[in-house]
Amino acid sequence: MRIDVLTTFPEMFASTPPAALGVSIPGRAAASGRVEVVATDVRDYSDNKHNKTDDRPFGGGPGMVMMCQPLWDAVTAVEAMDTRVARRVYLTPQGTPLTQRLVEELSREPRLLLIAGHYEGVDERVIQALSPLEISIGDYVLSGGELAAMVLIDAVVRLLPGVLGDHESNQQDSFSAQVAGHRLLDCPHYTRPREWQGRAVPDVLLGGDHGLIAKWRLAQRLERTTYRRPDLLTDQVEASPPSSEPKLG
Ligand code: 4HQ
Repeated sequence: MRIDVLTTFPEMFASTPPAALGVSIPGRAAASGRVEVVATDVRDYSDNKHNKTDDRPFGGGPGMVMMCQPLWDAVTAVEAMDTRVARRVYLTPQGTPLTQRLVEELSREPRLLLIAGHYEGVDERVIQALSPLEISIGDYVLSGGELAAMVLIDAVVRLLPGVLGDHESNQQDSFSAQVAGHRLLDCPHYTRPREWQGRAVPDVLLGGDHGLIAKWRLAQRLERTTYRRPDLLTDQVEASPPSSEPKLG
């Protein structure tokens, strides 16, 4: 998969791959060639003599707005650098919330083009012209879209075929699979020692009955989801399950 990031702060992606994406699972995805992250400075495509990319908002108010021309020309030029068709994504708090379901969908694309804006964002007309998928990573305000882009990249690349080893299969992650059409939180995990500061590991995990362990884990997932994220259980059920999961009951 090729992932392009269009930004006015390419320093945030200065190393290839950028620091946060160069270690752990995303690091392996990049080192094994399963993903290539290419950052492009929107400034390089400005036709302004000072390479200006933003201007004051019409109607007044604080901050700056990214201009149409540099972004449009950057997208056009970067898309022409590779024959694969890119799924365009604009990171914004106004976007559709990023979920594991959406991450799975994006992980099946051959190419993503992520647009990271700063300050008040991007001129609405270039968003309309590009018609990107608008995605939010959460209901809070970042200084720019770059960290949101990195969050999306991290979540996507770990799902690329061959990236996760057998020991780190995503089948048991939070949100990974569905039970009766609902995505559940993960169950609690324990490792040695069996007792720590007077706290014991649940007996069922030490008994070696893998049927019973699977049942216990599913019950824990349901209980935690009920108390911590009841919204996940009232969400619309999904049509086609992405993976199999132990059946209820
Ligand atoms: N920003 N999810 C404002 C975000 C954000 C988010 C990116 C800050 C866009 C213009 N992006 N710029 N939350 O807060 O994606």
